[in-house]
Amino acid sequence: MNWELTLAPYKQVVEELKVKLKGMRSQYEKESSHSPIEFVTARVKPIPSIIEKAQNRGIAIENVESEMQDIAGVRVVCQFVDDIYTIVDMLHHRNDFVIVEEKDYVSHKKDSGYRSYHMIIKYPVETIHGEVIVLAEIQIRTLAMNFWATNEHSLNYKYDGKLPSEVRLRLQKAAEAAFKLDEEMSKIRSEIHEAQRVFHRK
Ligand code: 0O2
Repeated sequence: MNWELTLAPYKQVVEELKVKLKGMRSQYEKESSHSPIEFVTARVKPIPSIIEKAQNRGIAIENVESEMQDIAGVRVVCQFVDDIYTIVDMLHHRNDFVIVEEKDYVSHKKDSGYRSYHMIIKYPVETIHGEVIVLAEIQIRTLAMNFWATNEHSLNYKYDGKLPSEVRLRLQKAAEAAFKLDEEMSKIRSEIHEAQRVFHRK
């Protein structure tokens, strides 16, 4: 497998999606005081992680392009839970890619406590050999969900995916606390928006 050639279209996808989503963010900022997008990050999965995930999921290396959905990954982070659904709705109305699967782990959290909205898309990329359709995953989550997921991800890495039960329980509690924070912030959302409007005028 020539990884450099294989991953080239994925690099292009993440760059294009980043530009488009950041474009939406600046348009929001110009047209209204609140942007549902706080920030956008993107990455191509590192080769060792692709190989490890393929082994764990029983995917043959020659099939990773058709079977691994998150080699290209874009993350959209929002302030409020409602913003997630505003972005989902906006993405539904775009015609530069096709949505093939959606997983709402915001309303239905994973057992780990993980919350995020996942959208798998088929994105057409122009290469020197013509159009290539690439699978990509868009994750949409709040700042609190992102904080939790980032820490849980590091701990999983540290314990090689085998979290001690005490750590697992603490993480589940922390996930609930993060969700409570999101709920509380949503309740004072209009106050926060008003503060942001005043801040923008200054
Ligand atoms: P990395 O390092 O984040 O790139 P599936 O279980 O396949 O039906 P899912 O959950 O959408 O559906 O797919 P998958 O492959 O399990 O997870 C895709 C990505 O979602 C993961 O990528 C994580 O980024 C994130 N994710 C899913 N579940 C969890 C979780 O419990 N905790 C955290 N922190 N992140 C999660 P990778 O492959 O882990 O790698």
